[in-house]
Amino acid sequence: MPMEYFTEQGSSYRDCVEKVRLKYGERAQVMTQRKVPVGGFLGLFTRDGVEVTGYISDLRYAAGTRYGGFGSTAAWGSGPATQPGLSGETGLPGQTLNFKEEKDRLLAAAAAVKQPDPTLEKLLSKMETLTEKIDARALPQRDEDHPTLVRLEELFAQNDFSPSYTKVMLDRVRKEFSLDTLEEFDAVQDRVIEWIGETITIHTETPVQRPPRILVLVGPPGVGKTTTIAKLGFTLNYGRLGGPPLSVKMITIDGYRIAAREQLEKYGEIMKIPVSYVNNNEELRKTIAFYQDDAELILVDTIGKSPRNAVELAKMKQFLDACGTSAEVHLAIDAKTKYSDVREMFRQFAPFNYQSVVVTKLDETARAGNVISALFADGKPVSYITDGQGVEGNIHRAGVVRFLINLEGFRIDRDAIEKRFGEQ
Ligand SMILES: Nc1nc2c(ncn2[C@@H]2O[C@H](COP(=O)(O)OP(=O)(O)O)[C@@H](O)[C@H]2O)c(=O)[nH]1
Ligand SMILES: [Mg+2]
Repeated sequence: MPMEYFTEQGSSYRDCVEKVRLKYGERAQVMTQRKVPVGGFLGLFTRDGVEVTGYISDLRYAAGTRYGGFGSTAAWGSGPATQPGLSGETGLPGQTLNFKEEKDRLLAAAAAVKQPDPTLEKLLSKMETLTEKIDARALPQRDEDHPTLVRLEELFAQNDFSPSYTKVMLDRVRKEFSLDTLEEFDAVQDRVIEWIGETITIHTETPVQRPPRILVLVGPPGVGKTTTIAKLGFTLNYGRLGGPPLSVKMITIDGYRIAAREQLEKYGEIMKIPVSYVNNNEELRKTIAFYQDDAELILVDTIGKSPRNAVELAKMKQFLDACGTSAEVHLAIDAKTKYSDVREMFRQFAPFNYQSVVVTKLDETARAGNVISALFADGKPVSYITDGQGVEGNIHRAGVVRFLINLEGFRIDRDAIEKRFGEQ
């Protein structure tokens, strides 16, 4: 008589056991249990569940003789009446059995009781194979996922993308690729790169109604605001960032800190761009008014204090009100900042109504998934990126291409990316 095996899934171990009992009665012996995603379609909308496997016991030995058993579950040989196979708890999830050992012990025990039983030996060999198969299936942690998805998930992690961003992307892969097309890893990753590109929004400059354009840079201390202001001043003043040369003035309200003031002053001297220091709202208003007719672009560097405390933040906000409502505010973020911290900074600086984000120090990390994920999560556009300490050549208008070619581990088809995103 052929041995009957079963596999049953349910929301919990208890649930599985109940189903098994209903279907197969008391002779059902659970051998293994493990966590699996259940329900859903193509890996979407799945829940955590349990899968149990086992067999239907049909073996009878002399009553009262118990031979070990499988794990702590299946009491083998004592008969269904006294030992319902499903009454006990199984071992830990994923626990597997040393089948060979158990088989040898059972055969030895059986031989001691009665004639060697070739059927029993056959059955046990069959079960050994089955157990090996189950073990092999349990080996990869995410065995429900196609290897392409597993590999993609690793690449997302390697690039510091957030778990939620990664999930959105992988779900999209599951939805848009069939099992067949998933086999073509390169084709899949090319699409994924495109989708990542589509999540990056580039800030579009709106032409100012009445010059000068006023650009204010806010952000936590040390991210490179002053350096970025100097870089912007230099490149825009000399027309080196696309567009015509602009008459640029720089204002710093970092004047409290002598070093900071000297920092921008030095830059200003080298670049022959005027730098003003202001210490309060009124001075800022006057300075802007003074430059009104002369300047096409006024860059405002701000204090490097962390606006963690609400009073400090309110003070700075009131200070910056002097720039007027048409001023554009950009938030500077260091590319090395952790995803959750970037989100926190987005939140902290929200009162400044920044329209865009400047990503600094991209030269110091190859993993920008954290920033891409955060920008996407909060729907923020990016305006400039900086990638070095030099004033010239280390600032660029943000572009999708740059973010994509920076990604680690992905195969990057630069021509295709340029074609798709180069225009921006
Ligand atoms: N590697 C690198 N360092 C930068 C970059 N931008 C600024 N820095 C450095 O970051 C440090 C802090 O810059 P600073 O402009 O004073 O920051 P602030 O406090 O935000 O004004 C300085 O040592 C800068 O040279 C960048 O794009 N790449
Ligand atoms: Mg500074």
